[in-house]
Amino acid sequence: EDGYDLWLRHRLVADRSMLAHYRAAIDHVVVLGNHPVLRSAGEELARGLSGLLGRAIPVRNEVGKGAVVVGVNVLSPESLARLGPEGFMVKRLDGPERVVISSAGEQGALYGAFRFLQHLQRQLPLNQVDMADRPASPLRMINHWDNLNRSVERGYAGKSIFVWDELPELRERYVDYARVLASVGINHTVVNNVNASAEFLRSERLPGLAALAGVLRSWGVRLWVSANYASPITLTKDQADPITVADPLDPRVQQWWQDKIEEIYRIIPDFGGFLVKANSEGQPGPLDYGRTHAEGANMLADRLAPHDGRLVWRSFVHEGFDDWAEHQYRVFHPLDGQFHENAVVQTKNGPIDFQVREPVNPLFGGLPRTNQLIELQVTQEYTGHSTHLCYLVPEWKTILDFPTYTGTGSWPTVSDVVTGAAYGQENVGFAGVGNLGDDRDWTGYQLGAANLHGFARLAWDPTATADEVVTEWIELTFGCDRRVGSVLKAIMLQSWQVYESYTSPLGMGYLTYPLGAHFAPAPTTTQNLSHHTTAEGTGFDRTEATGSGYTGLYAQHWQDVYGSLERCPDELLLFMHWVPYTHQLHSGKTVIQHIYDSHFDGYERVLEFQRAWSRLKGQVDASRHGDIAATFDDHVVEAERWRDTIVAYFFGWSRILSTGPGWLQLAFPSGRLLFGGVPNSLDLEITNANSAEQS
Ligand code: BDP
Repeated sequence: EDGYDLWLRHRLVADRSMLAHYRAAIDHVVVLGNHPVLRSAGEELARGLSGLLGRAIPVRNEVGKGAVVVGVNVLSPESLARLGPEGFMVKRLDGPERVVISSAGEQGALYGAFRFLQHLQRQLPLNQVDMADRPASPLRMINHWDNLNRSVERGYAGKSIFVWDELPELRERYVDYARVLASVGINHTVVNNVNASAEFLRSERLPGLAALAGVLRSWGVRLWVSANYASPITLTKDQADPITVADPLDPRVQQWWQDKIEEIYRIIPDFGGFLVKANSEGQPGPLDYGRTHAEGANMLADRLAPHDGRLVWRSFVHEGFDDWAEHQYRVFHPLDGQFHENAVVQTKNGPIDFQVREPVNPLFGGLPRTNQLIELQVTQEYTGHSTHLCYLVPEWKTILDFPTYTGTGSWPTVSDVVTGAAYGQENVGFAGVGNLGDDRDWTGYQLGAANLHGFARLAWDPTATADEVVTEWIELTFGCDRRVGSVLKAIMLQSWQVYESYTSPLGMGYLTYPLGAHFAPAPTTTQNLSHHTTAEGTGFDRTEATGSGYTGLYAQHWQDVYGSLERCPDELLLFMHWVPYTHQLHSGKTVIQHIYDSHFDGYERVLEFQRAWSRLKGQVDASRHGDIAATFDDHVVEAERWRDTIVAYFFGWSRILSTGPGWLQLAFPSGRLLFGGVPNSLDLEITNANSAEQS
């Protein structure tokens, strides 16, 4: 048990009566058709069922009693057509007794096969197996930030899975990678970093990418590449007559892309398209030539369109404005309606950069005539790498359920926008910055895989609750033991807010060194970027009345809520407002007391996680139990570091020791008031905090 199987863990069913029930009902697999995706479905069923039932379940040609049949249009074609080529039905039929998994398309049949296996992994009775399901959003995509040297930007799970220089030679693991994606309905993958090397498009590299695409194709996943916008310059520089610009309106540039795209489609006929990060963090782009993002995107989109390719263009741009949070909206909102049909704008969930808490990016309400993908960060760049447990599904739910109020009533929510429910678009969906690497457990720590699973499940069905999603993941990964399930579920579901509480409560935002690893606390380095902390108070005034004006980018409803000190929710207060330390929250506490308390409480909760997990010793296999226990040990150390640094930082500025009951304020040489009172336990801890920071 080293975690390699992730949620595709097809071990012998533990419940004996359920095992007997399955064994009596399942005997063989029948694949109707010869399509590679159907063959994958058949292979997966045979392998998975053999593991679960502890006996060989072969693939046969004839349907007999106990068959698990998979194929296209095997059940009522009208019902299947309604579910679309990626939707599926699973039904138990008689005469002979069999289970039928079917869809209007091969891909749906594959998804149905995985879902059937999951049903058995969860030890559910076969009389509950009848299902009909379809994905909510068309594009369900993983973004790898993998480089040619196999380093992974913001990756915490070893090197890239892809051994670029060895391709087109294929590794076994690529098949397992494709299975992992398909098992939760991911249908597109961008294999290289958005900070893209033009080398990925060099002709010599394409056969390697084609080989990889071939593996993915059998599992219904399309391969994409992140394209560097200056590729025509980089890749022609050794020619006699090199191209020296990347201007999208330059005919030579256009012709270069046209030829490149045709070259790609000749060997990868189902190539997904390009993902582009342009004019962001030093990347080249159309703005270098006085063109807009839409002009830049459309030039590529038009050339991909005849091949059924798409162009995804990121809206993550932040240079040049005083308030980073506003920049994306100010640049992209005026372009609404200008992007062509197969161009998609990919927008990060919040206006800054994947912080533990941010308001919803106002662009989700601000681009009704543009196809949008929501970009969520599965890899825990700002949320603890592979050391802090931080299960992100509860956070993503708050984002997806956010009502924009840009239509009528509170409509549409973010998930309505990215599923196409709001504006009927088809090129919309989800992009997750992945957390996969070549570590044996794939995601660097055992519990990190839950974020990948959760991302994919929400992309499939954003109405699923965090409780449902995590329960499914736990049962598929650790089995169905009730005690293990309830302890782990409680830990997982609290972990995001706990992480927030000992790092950056009240929407404070970015408190790690901006140019570094984004792991350890460094609040002094983000002064002015994310907070304006002084001796009197903290926060960032983003109101229209007195601040940057960011709150004005939302629909009236949110302008009123966020703009008002009274109505702004506590968890975003310091994102929207600058307040004195003694400002009273809705909870009744002062801001400074909340900062202190939440850091101490959060740390205590991590200790509780550690203790609760250690009590499960003997109930989870020893190797994974030990592995996770070791991660919690590190987690405790890091949580303490955050607590002490942030508490010391705010104490250092405010010089307010405590404003709670029996409160005490101390005078320091800067000459503030001294009141008497009963000190609480904070003062001792603060002594430690100061010495910790100094050391
Ligand atoms: C930031 C990361 C950086 C990425 C950038 C992006 O720190 O490594 O390149 O986002 O999304 O979060 O482009």
